[in-house]
Amino acid sequence: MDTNTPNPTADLPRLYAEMAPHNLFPLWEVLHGLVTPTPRSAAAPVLWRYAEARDFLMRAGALISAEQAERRVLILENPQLPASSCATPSLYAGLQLILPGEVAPCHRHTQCALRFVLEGSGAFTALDGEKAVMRPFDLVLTPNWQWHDHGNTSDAPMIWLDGLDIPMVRFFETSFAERLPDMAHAETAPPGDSLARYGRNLRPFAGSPAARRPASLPLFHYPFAEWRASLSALAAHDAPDPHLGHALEFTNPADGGPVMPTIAAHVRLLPAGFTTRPRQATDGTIFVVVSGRGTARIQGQEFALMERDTFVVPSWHLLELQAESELVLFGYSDRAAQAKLGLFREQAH
Ligand code: 1HN
Repeated sequence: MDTNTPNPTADLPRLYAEMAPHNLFPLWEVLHGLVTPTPRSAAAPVLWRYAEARDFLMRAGALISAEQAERRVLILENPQLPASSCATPSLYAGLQLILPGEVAPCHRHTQCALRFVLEGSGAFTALDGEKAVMRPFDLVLTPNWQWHDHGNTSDAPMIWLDGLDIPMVRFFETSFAERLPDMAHAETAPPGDSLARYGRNLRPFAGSPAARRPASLPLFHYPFAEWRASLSALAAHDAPDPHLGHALEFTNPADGGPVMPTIAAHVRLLPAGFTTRPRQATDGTIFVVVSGRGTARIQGQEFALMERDTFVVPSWHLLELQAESELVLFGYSDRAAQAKLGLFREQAH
């Protein structure tokens, strides 16, 4: 046999083996996995029962203080993304506990965070020294690089869901963080100040000295009482959207866009007995059950939904929601980032 005749079956593997130590690899072996016709999420659909997670969190509460831990949080980690601290490839979720009398010390970081309150009333998150006093199902933002500390001056435990863009900041390798030497930021404004100035379709009169938050993101507290009333008003008069039910997005009053540069958040209400048509979207979403009971079918896999459960719908997975009783959900996703990058797509069926 002519030893100069190419023999791909034997020679290609040899070529690969010889190239590999030089950090060179053949694209043609991997191209179809890199550029897929539709998204193939690495994440799994998954649900965390609130009652189960709460028990573990309370056990942690007896063993480590909020101050010692800096933040006493159980990470909701996607089982298909082990050791990643991710709920989806782009988003983090955790359950934070702060016991009566505790403080979580002041720090800031380039990650954006939101809090969605699940239990307790009267603890606060302070943003740059302004407290938002939190009640169940309030949404509170801590946008990137703003000082924030938490304290529980109530007489009951407070638990909330933390949603952060940690995986995105890790991907871009842009994490910076620092601690304030003091546990808490000095008070800079009375509680509720930003809500009064920016939260009611008002803003400080042009040129007045009353503007005090960063102009690009002035509002950081979206109380349950307000968003729930809006959803009820919609539900009283509109027919539900076949794919979403009644849905409202939280907006940044400065520009009408999503609440933070990377994260979008919304709420939806499904009337009792209503089932949505299947819908898929590229923004893998983390949902919290605010009230009611029902079922989420995620790419055919069924999850029974109970109050305060958290569940993940990965990118491009078909979602059908079924409301047994009136079902209210909160959801957050990386849609804000995807839209800016021209990547967001959705498909209704
Ligand atoms: C953080 O700052 C908080 O401020 C909670 O409550 C969870 C997870 C990773 C990084 C920063 C908070 C966090 C976090």
